[in-house]
Parts: sequence; structure tokens; C-alpha cells
Amino acid sequence: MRRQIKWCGRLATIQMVATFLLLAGSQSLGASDQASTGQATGQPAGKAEVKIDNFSFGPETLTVSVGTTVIWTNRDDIPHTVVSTEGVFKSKVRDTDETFSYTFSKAGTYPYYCSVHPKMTGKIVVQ
Ligand SMILES: [Cu+2]
Repeated sequence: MRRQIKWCGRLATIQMVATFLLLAGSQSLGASDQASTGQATGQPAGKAEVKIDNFSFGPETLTVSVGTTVIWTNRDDIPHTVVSTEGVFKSKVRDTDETFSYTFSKAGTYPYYCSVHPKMTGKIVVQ
């Protein structure tokens, strides 16, 4: 019992450190989009964009590395949502030019759709 609590605490600490690193990473990325930040811990956290236009997500399948923040922007003149099929993330209704973002901290495939128009689907592949 006690050991479990300790483990949970440690996980939370790791998560906090990871979040901090992510934040720090994305801030320095703003200053120089292309240059590598030269962090010893591997790839710097990046950003990637999905545009919502004409009732579709573009690109429909987006492949990113772990730690990437994906930003969806609604370029349509119709409201849309971005909802993970597996309940990982869920946006509110996004009007024209509104955005939704989610940071993928685990590798995997994340299918999603628009809950207003369920035929609109997309996929984020995190590796
Ligand atoms: Cu929609």
C-alpha cells in the first residue's frame, strides 16, 4: 500500500518535470523554428498543425514525434470539433479561425473525428 503511494508520487513528479521540459522546449522553439535546440535529452518538443477546411482534416493522417503539440485550426466557415475516438482528447465546438491543441506524450495511433459531422475523420500517429 505504502509503496504504491510512493510510486504514484514519483510518477507525478516525473510528469511535472516532463511538462516543464515541454513548456520550456516549446518556448525556445518559438524563437528559432528550424534550429535544433541541442538538448541532450533527444528531440526537442515541436508543434504540428492540422487545418480543418471544407469538412475535412488536412492532413488526414499526421505523423509526429512524442511530445509534439498538434494544433487544429478551423479554416471552415462552419463550426467543427476535434474528438478522440478513444476519449484521449475532446475539443469544444470550434468556430471559424478558432484552434484546439493537444500535446501527445505517448507513442500510438490516435484516431479522431468531428462530433458535429461524424464522417469527418483524421488520425495522429505518434512515434
Ligand atoms: Cu465538423
